[in-house]
Amino acid sequence: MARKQEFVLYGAAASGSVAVEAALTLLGIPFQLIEGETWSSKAARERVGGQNPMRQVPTLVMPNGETITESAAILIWLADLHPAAQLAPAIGDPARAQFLRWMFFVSSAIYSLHWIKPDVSRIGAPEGSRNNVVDAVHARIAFCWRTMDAQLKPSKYLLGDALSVLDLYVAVISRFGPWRERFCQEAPNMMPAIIRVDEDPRLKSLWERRFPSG
Ligand SMILES: N[C@@H](CCC(=O)N[C@@H](CS)C(=O)NCC(=O)O)C(=O)O
Repeated sequence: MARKQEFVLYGAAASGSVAVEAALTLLGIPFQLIEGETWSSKAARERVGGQNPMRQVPTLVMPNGETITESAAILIWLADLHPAAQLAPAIGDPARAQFLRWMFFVSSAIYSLHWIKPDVSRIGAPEGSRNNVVDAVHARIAFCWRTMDAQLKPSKYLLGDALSVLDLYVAVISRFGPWRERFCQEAPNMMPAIIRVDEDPRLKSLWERRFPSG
């Protein structure tokens, strides 16, 4: 049972919810985590389905009972709500346009492709073509990381000297297939900022717990 006045996050280890967990951690916001691997467990899908008809994580239920879904929206919303933490360029900041551009790029061009992989019949492909489909998805994701890498000019972090939720988002989504090793090859320009996020002492134990296999 959720304690009163607490955020409830439906999430799973090694999923996009970990980016939201990282943002809540940096903001010092307590939350109750309801764990479930939606991509492999019908029970987990049904559990979150009561809050999110897409039956996906992350799904965040606010203390007032309102639900927000979509990882990029959740991250931007949390950052905007806590401007003192400087987890996003403010509206009017010259970096705001590129911040929004890349948040939505990661969400729509990259993260959304992973939906195909647990069951290739989701796009009408026969099960026998599974390996080819997954390879093609990974090739497209690699191309997208390469494209993003060529456009950004990171300094300490992806958008400059301040860590933003874009850094958290990329640090998480780059761990999905085709995995960090390939990300490192495709995005050498972004990699130092992402390593900095991996090694952030405020987040190190979260990464270890939530991505136990790296
Ligand atoms: N557009 C959603 C995608 C979320 C998503 O794909 N979540 C995955 C886990 S990383 C999921 O719950 N998959 C279960 C399924 O699609 O059946 C977002 O950005 O939050």
